[in-house]
Amino acid sequence: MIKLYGNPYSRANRVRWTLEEAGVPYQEENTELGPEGTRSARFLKINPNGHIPVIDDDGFMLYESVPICLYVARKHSPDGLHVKAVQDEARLLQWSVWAMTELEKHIETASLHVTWLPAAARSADKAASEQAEVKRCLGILGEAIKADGHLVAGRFTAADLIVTEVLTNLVHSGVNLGEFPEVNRYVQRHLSRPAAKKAFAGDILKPFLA
Ligand SMILES: N[C@@H](CCC(=O)N[C@@H](CS)C(=O)NCC(=O)O)C(=O)O
Repeated sequence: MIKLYGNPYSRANRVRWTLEEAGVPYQEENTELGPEGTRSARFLKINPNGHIPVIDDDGFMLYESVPICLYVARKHSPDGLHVKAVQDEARLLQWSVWAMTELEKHIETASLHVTWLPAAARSADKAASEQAEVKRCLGILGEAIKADGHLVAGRFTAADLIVTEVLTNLVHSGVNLGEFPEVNRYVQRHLSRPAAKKAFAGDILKPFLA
C-alpha cells in the first residue's frame, strides 16, 4: 500500500486527491511542518529537502508533489487522470509545470504579504504586484478552459486536478475568484467531485462550495 507523508494543510492535498481519484489504497502519516516533523532527523532521511509530500510506493520513494501526482496518475489511471497521446502528455506537463512555476509562485508570494507574514514584514506594494500576476494567470487559465472546461484531452485529467488544488490557496492571497466566473465554475465543479470531498478538509472546501 502507498504511504503518503503529508498533512491536510499542505501540498499533500493534491497527492491525496490524486490517490482518491485513482482509487488507490493509501495510508497517510500525518507529518507536521517544522522541527518535530519535516525537519526532524528521521524525516530528513526520507526527504533531504525537509518537505512534504513524499510517497513510499513499496520502497519506491518519491518527493515533489507534481511528479508524485503524475506518477500515480500514469500508474493507476492511465486513461483517466493521465493521457495516451504524446501531445496530450506534453500539454499535461505544460499545465502541471505552469501551475507550480507561474500560478502557485504568485499565489504564495501574494499570500505571504496579505496573510502569513507578521504585519510589520508585509509590503502592500509587493502584495499588489503579486495579486496582479495572479490575475494575469487567471486570465490565461480562463481562456484555456473556455472551449470545453478542461485543460487537456477534453476531460478531467491530472492537469485540472493540480491547477484546481493550487487555486484552493487563493483564499489567502486577497484575490477574489468571483472576478473570473469561468475559472470560478471550473474550481467549483472539480471540488464537487466525490474524490475531492474525501481528500480535503471541510474548511478548505467551504469557501468554494458555499
Ligand atoms: N516543491 C515542493 C514544495 C513542498 C513544500 O514546500 N512543502 C511544504 C508544505 S506545503 C513543507 O513541507 N514545508 C515544511 C518545511 O519547509 O519544513 C512540492 O511541490 O512538493
